[in-house]
Amino acid sequence: QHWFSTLLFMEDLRERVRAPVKIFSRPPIKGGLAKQAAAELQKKLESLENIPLDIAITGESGAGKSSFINAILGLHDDDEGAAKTGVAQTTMEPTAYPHPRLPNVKLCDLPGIGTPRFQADKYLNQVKFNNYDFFIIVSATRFTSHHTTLAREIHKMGKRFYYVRSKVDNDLNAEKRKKNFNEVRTLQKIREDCIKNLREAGEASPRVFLLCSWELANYDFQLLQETLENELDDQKRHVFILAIPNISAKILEKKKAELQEHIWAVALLSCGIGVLPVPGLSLVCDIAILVFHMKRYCEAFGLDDESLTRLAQQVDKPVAELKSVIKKSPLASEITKDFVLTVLSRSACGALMVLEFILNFVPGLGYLAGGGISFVTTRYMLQSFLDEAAKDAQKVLTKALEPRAE
Ligand SMILES: Nc1nc2c(ncn2[C@@H]2O[C@H](COP(=O)(O)OP(=O)(O)O)[C@@H](O)[C@H]2O)c(=O)[nH]1
Ligand SMILES: [Mg+2]
Repeated sequence: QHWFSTLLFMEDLRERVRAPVKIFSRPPIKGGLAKQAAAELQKKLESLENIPLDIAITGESGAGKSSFINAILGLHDDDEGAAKTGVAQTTMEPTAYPHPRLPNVKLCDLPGIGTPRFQADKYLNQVKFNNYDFFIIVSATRFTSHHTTLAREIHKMGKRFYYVRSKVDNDLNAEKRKKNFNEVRTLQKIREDCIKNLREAGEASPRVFLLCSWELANYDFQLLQETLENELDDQKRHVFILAIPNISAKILEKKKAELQEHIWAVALLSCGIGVLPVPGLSLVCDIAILVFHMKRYCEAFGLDDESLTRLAQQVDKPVAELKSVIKKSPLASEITKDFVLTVLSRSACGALMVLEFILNFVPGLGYLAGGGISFVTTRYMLQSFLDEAAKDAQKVLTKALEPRAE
């Protein structure tokens, strides 16, 4: 049985080792991954983390812009760094709100539509439209020619825009008083009405997303999110997905896939720089890289004290209750060099003894030389950690959404 599981492990490793060889089609470099190649890879990974994403939220005063911004940032209206909301909010200056975890992602509140002196082209120059990747035009009521002329100007300037109809919870509540209320039918009616009135205001191809900022998981938010994903380029899509709040199982899965895609590159990087021997084991790998990325995974999934505390407040449950379902992965703050070393020695055991042996038999990996073991170990460690963290994040979400025990 022991040999059988070792065999399975070997097969698994072979699979994991083979995949990146296809991607990394550089001619073999003698004596390990050359410093220059490692530096290039590092730069690429870092720039991926730091891609700026600037989203403009525009609409009339009271449309729900600030509330929408807070919802996307995963913040409560009273949290630090949240946009001020309320009936009497009258700031007329564009204000940028950075994402609490990803400061390169910013949502910008662009007020001022609908004021008597509003002129779409002048307005866009004033707010420096070119700084934004796309625009979200929010309205809680009928769309008017203010919205559509603005959209036309945005389009002329080569940028994308999306219409959002906010506060649909209000409309549904009002309709609920009627006898033959039907939610799906009511939503469809609001959608059709928006499209009709956008057409009348001059919009040629209206697309509207209905939502409520207090219940992002409902209505058209998922559709909006998927539409944005499809229309962003690869790098922006990566940061966008990582920035979305963890409100559904589907979003967690997407984040996992996004993080998974870069494991091979991280593993490759671990071969080139700062390779450390792990005491008592016949393997080497870059512990700092593992610590850094494991922490990042936890934070992306909201498995850190700050996110959990915020979530607990939002769902009105004790934070300990949410933490109680986290079984495998520790919180971001608990991921240290020592933690990684413990996991390494636990998961390594006898199986890693065969690693060197396997690597001799993997064609095309000769150029990794001493880095081969590091590559396999890093990849294996990150993959299993990501799997576990994703599972824990799903459990936390389920717990958060569970009806409260009285
Ligand atoms: N029912 C409901 N009210 C909302 C929603 N979004 C915002 N509001 C309320 O509408 C008012 C104006 O919202 P705010 O976000 O400050 O609008 P802004 O002026 O466009 O930034 C506030 O009282 C919010 O609480 C929503 O999705 N549903
Ligand atoms: Mg506001």
